[in-house]
Amino acid sequence: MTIASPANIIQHFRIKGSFQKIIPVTKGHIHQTYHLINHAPGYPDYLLQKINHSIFKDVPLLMDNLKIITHHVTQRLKDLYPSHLPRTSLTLIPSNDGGSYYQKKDQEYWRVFIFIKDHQVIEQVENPDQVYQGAKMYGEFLRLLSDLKVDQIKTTIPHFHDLEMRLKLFFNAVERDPLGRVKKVSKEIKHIQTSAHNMGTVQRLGKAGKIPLRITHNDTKFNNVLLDEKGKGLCVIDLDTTMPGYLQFDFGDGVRSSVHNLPEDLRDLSQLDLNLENFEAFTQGYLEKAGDLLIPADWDCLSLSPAFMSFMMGVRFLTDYIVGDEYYKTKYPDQNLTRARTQLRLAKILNERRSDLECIINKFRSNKN
Ligand code: GN1
Ligand code: MG
Repeated sequence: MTIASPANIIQHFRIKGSFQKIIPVTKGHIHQTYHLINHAPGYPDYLLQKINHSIFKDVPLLMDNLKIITHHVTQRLKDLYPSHLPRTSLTLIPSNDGGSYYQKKDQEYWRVFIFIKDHQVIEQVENPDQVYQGAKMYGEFLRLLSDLKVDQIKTTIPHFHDLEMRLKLFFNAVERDPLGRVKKVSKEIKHIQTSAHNMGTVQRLGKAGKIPLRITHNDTKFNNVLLDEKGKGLCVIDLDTTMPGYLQFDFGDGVRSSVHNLPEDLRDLSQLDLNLENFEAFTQGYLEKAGDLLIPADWDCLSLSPAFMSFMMGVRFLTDYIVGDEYYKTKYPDQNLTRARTQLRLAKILNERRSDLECIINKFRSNKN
């Protein structure tokens, strides 16, 4: 059996140019991504991705969603900015048979996007203006998709932000303890046990139908929004989990990854603190674009959502650590444990400082809500 290399996969797509350099992009945790550098003048670079289909099990459904979302966002941006597009959207390149992906025999799924040039990916935010710019993009993304019917977009990963289910998987992993790692994390397990109920409020409100289901991005980590060279918002990326959800997921995930200038896997937890200027910048940017879509119940639980999302990430990372790092790619041993500890500590701090967050949110809560 020949192993597919990026160089022989690209011939199956309608791309133009000559590609001597194909550079692996190692930032994401999930797919395998390559930057195709185009040497032909006048043609764009591309991004080639091998889709992780053990995580995204229904690739045709995933790609149908993506076609609808990218097309819709592109159209809405053109309507909003008819003379000059200050922002952009992902553009899929069809395969030779006109489909949105190429499947190699029954095993591998590949897709190609146009590479968005002159962008910056911010792994650790440097100042509140960056945060404001990115948050506006996420708020606008919610707005741009708000005129699609929720059921037009299908669920790509069932129970993705379902904390109850994440906890079940976690306790199941603890019980199985396949690698004998549980003894190293008894403090974290205890913390998860005692905080679980308190952290579940957003989910309970959702299940009870108190906050509306919308089409949300669901992976608004700050490195999933591209800024341009001048630091202005350029494009929201990583749309694979864009599906029905609650806007608290996006607000919370965006805040947990931009409310400090530290990595997601911090070794020295004593450094962890909230930068409330960053929080205010995120809140302002997001709500400037999306604020009028929120109903009172959305506002009421907004300040809970950053702790909720950090806690859930902590539970997911720790589960993966216990079962042997099957889901998240790691660069060093125990990275998932380090990530888990960071996220659980962050959740605790965000929860303790909730009234500070609330005060800031209230500055942007308009009278009618
Ligand atoms: C994954 O693909 P990436 O790295 O942006 C994960 C998110 C987590 C994130 C944590 C499909 O996102 O849910 O928040 O890692 N995506 C999926 O860094 O599981
Ligand atoms: Mg990503």
